[in-house]
Amino acid sequence: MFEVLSDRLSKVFRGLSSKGKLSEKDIDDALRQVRLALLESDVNFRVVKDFTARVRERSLGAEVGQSLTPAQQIIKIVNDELIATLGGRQSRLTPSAQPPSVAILVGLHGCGKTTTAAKLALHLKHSGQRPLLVAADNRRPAAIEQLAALGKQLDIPVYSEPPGATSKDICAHALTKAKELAAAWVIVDTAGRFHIDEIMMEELAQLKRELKPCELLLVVDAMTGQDAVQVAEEFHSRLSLTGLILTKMDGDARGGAALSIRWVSRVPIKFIGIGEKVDAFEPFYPDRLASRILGMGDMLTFIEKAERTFDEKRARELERKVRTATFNLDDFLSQLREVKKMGPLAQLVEMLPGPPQAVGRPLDGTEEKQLKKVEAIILSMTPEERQEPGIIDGSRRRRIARGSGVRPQDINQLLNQFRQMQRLMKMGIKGKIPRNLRGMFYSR
Ligand SMILES: Nc1nc2c(ncn2[C@@H]2O[C@H](COP(=O)(O)OP(=O)(O)O)[C@@H](O)[C@H]2O)c(=O)[nH]1
Ligand SMILES: [Mg+2]
Repeated sequence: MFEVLSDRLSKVFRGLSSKGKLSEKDIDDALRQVRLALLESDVNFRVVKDFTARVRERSLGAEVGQSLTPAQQIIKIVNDELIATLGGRQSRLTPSAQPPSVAILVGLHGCGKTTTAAKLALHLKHSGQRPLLVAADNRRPAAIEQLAALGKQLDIPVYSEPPGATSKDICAHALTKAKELAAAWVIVDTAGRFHIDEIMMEELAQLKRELKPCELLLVVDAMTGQDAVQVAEEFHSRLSLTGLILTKMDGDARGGAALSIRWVSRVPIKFIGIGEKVDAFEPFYPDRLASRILGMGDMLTFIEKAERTFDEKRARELERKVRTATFNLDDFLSQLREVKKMGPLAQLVEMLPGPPQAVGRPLDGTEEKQLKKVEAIILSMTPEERQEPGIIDGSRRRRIARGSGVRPQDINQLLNQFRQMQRLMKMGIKGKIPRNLRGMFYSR
């Protein structure tokens, strides 16, 4: 499904790899090609816009790494953002506290609901959980027969009633049956329509009220491209879905639905169907699909490993410096950046040990600004000053203040805090370091 996109992206990255250093223009040229490739693969334009903006921002802000080439760095960023677009982590089924757990499958006619109900039941059975299939699509006798035949083939019980029974009755009786069979999961196959209409939505809402499912899964045909995305938005706004199942991922569609649907609808993709056979079904893993699209499994493994060893090397080096108290302002700056990379500061400070009163006052977002200020000050220093802050006298201080747009007192404050920190390090009170770091964010 993603061959064309995969080819196009590989070409873009090959172009980047032949360059040593990447300018802003190189990055923009590459991103223009990425944008085109995504649009040609029928990815929703909002998704494309967001995606390229995120990749651009991170690429321009990326530190010149020692472990990765610029091109590798961009591949890593694209990979990360693809994973984010696809939902980040794997999203599993959430069972209810009391068995049986009920999963209702909804979707338009022909999207693969009945087949998927059987596939899902088989998947659960293979993982050791007893399923019961329920034919709630009881308007068409053929629909009941189709499910019954699949159940028979898989040796999975199917509950159904003669055509004409009310869905209320079917549901109530099906739950009783599930208890009798000690089924862990009840998988309900519902009737679809060719188009979304009010009556169908009302019936499904009714079914939801009666069965109180822990999973309400929309089955969508990935071959239908952006229509699938729109269907997901509509169903979700009416019924509050818990997940999506994308069928026909084995088809030759361009992949736009798969790449857009999670980001646009905000509903996680839980499974994919990859063929007509009952075992052509798997849990959805955003990272696996991303690396398949990038077609660079080996490269990504290499990148991960390089980064890990680099981090370890840096951590060891830092520890040595702390021990020998040769920690200077450059190290301090890279520590600050490390902290920034880890996410919003407020969250991070909350994770630090120690009673909250030690902090002084609650975090209010000004600390990010303060962090930027500290960074600006250090960046305005010469390499010698960073190594040996002791040489910073009045005239140097004024120069640094002008360069970083702060007051000379701010520089004094930073240097005092830094000295204090160095003292603590000499004393070997490592646990105090983060707390002391906090002080930096409150100083004015
Ligand atoms: N290639 C392929 N075909 C599928 C997949 N899932 C379902 N189908 C086919 O799609 C058609 C409609 O499926 P069905 O379960 O009857 O759809 P329903 O109307 O939503 O219940 C059938 O021919 C299925 O074999 C899939 O993942 N891949
Ligand atoms: Mg059906």
